[in-house]
Amino acid sequence: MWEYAPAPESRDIANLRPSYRMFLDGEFVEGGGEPLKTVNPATEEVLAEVSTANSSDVDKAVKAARRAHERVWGRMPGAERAKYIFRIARMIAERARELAVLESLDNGKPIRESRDVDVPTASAHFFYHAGWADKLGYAGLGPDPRPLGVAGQVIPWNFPLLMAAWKIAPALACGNTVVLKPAETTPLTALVLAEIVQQADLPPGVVNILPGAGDVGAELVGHAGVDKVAFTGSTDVGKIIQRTVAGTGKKLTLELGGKAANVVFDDAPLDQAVEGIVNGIFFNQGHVCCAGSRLLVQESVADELLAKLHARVSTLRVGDPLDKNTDVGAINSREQLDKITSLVESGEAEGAQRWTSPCPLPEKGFFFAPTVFAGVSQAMRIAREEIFGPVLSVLTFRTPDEAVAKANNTPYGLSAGIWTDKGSRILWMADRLRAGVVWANTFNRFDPTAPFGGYQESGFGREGGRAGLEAYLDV
Ligand code: TXE
Repeated sequence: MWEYAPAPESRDIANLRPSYRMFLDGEFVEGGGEPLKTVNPATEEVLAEVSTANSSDVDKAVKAARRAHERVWGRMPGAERAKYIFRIARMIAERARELAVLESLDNGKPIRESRDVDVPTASAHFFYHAGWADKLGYAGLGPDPRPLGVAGQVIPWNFPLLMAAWKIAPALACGNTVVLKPAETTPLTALVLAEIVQQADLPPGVVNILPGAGDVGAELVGHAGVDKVAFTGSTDVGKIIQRTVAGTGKKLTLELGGKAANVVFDDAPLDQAVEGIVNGIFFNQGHVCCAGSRLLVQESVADELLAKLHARVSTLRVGDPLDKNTDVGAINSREQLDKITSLVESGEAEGAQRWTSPCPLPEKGFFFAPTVFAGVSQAMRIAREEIFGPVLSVLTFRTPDEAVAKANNTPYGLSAGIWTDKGSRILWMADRLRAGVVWANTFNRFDPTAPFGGYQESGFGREGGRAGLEAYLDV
């Protein structure tokens, strides 16, 4: 029987070091910024000190990326680039255990998720894009599509390694070079990825990883030497970046927030739907842009479904991310915990009925018990704003038309789910839901072959699949 892992052992598996440096032009160097301390959100202990970039480092990195693009990477035959990218995919898989434990330490997500989702999907993303590198002429984008040049990429903290893979793999496959800024609360796995890039022998400057806070991100996206900006994060910062980039000729893709509807019809297999609802909102503590945070359930089955849902959610274990039995780990930061708490308070104040899972919570660390709100109306903040935590808002509907109207009543448009036994209804709904991804009788399924991205305030551009290549090529 597996017991709680003692901290020193998990630190060894994660190969955790007291300090990390940034990766610039093929070398690990001390940055000119104020070092940051990254914290284990499950214990509130400092994990490591991480060097950060200042504006002169950003400038050096962009120039190194430009040189690498012009002299080597942009000229290299696709089949050669593919060998490097395949190597990265393989090396991620070889270091999977270390990366999974490090990710859970730095982010707070359950080890089962980092082990079974984040790390293998990151490797798969490099593997998939390596396959494109010598076939870009067949991507339907013209016979000879060209790389854009230098990509400036800024990523969030909810899937630190996976988001780095989503950004870096297509950029490299298309012949671009990269300067990437990881989120300030989760820089560690991106820096191990930098080690992999170095050990895979990529030419210096092809990939640069510069930790830092939002000011470093702003410096990067505003740098005149950047040709393409890719951002995943909050809608507010996405809008700032859109204004920065406007009028510069830089190509831009934004993957922002969401408030997905998960729609359950009365003919759905309810037990299966309950599993999908739980996965949709409690996976990764609800820190998921495409989380199924609004449950729309047909009125005739609402009571039955809610009873089943409470019973199932009561079985979820919240706690130590490194325990393989944990279902819901730690909230990534104190700020995020405060945001969740204040939105939950607003739900109560606006009159929704709060149900909280009776699970025990650890005394230390940032934890939040799975929460389900019934009696939610569309005007409430918990129905409109992205909570980005383990909190589900339940609304009801009577007809398919009403389901569509309520599902689309959001400024976002990233994802949606449909649960029904009728194939024709799936197609009818998918046609009408304004969401970039629509899952039917499943939720939160990711695959590098499928384009991912949103409409409206969820941003624009696609990542993954053939469509994802368009973001990194000139036709
Ligand atoms: O996001 P930020 P935060 C949503 C979610 C969450 C909220 C706030 O609702 O509760 O956003 O999270 C960098 N120029 N999402 O504050 O600030 C920052 O350093 C350039 C949804 O963490 O957007 C980090 O690397 N970069 C989302 C990244 O942007 C800037 C994932 C994201 O941080 C910048 C994360 C600036 N001016 C949060 N300011 C999703 N789509 O999945 C900050 N950054």
